[in-house]
Amino acid sequence: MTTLSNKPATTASDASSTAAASPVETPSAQHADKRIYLDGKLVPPGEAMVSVFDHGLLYGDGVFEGIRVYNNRIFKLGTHLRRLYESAQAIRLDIPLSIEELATATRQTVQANKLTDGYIRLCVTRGVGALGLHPFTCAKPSVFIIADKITLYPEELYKNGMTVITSSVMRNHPGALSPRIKSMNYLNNILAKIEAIDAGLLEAVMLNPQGYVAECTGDNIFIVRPDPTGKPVLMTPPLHAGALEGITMNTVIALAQKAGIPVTRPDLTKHDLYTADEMFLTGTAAEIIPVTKVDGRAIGNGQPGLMTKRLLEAFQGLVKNNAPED
Ligand code: PXG
Repeated sequence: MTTLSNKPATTASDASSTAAASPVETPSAQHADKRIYLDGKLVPPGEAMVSVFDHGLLYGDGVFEGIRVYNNRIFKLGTHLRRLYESAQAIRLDIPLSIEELATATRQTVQANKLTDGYIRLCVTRGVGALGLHPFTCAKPSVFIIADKITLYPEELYKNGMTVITSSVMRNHPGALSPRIKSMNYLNNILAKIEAIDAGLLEAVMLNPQGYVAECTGDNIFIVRPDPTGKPVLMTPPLHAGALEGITMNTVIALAQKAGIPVTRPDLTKHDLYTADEMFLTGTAAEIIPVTKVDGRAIGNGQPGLMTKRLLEAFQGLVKNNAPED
């Protein structure tokens, strides 16, 4: 198990060595040649500011996408943009660009930053408005796009597997805030993440209000269990369990089906996880990461499983050269 400190990544000495930099700049955003797309313009990080009156900041009122760039290609850009517009539709936010215009802006940002492999954070906030929840007092949504790098978990965990706990924080009830909406309001997930960090870990399984497995704080969950004849079956919770409809999850399901691996989507309990032969998590930022221990129970033989490795290889093969952009 990797024990982690809950200190922020930037230490006092890091901060002093970057004293000249503006406090809004992250270490990787400091480079003077970096450009952020903000409402139609590519600007340096120090000029990439949204107002304190933006409801995205005041109320978490906005939507976003996290997208990977592999070998100069924007993986599943079309699918990510469709999900962004669906999230916006659900919160009644009119994105002030067409989907084609937003695709062009995303490509321009990637090119301006010479990003061949990395991570895009595309955000649409409700925009500047009066104090008070009323979203329709906001003049115009703000669109910004960051093209940078992301590392969610240390490399060692990809090789040897990660340990997780089940969080005491339940995933949002879909009747309160649908987990299908990729909104700027991540406190539900952040509270579960804090519980994991306090336990010296980086991820936590979140259960839905019925007690079934929903997802992790930023990843979808897969397990492998045998069918009655002993044949391994890949399982992930159904959409009604209350998870984000992950694009990596759907990619992994498609890869499994192509390889002739049976996939089912039953409601899963903690018991199903504890007694699984294999477990792994998927996400754009996380990619595919094996899980080898849950709440103190070793999964399978305590090592990343064969099917996990097989799917990881298939995924790496897919994104390496001709990552689909649709
Ligand atoms: N569930 C949740 C709650 C997520 O936020 C996923 C599943 C995986 O979905 P995709 O479509 O990426 O396979 C996510 C992914 C970030 C960041 O900082 C974004 C996510 C997770 C962690 C960090 O941009 N979203």
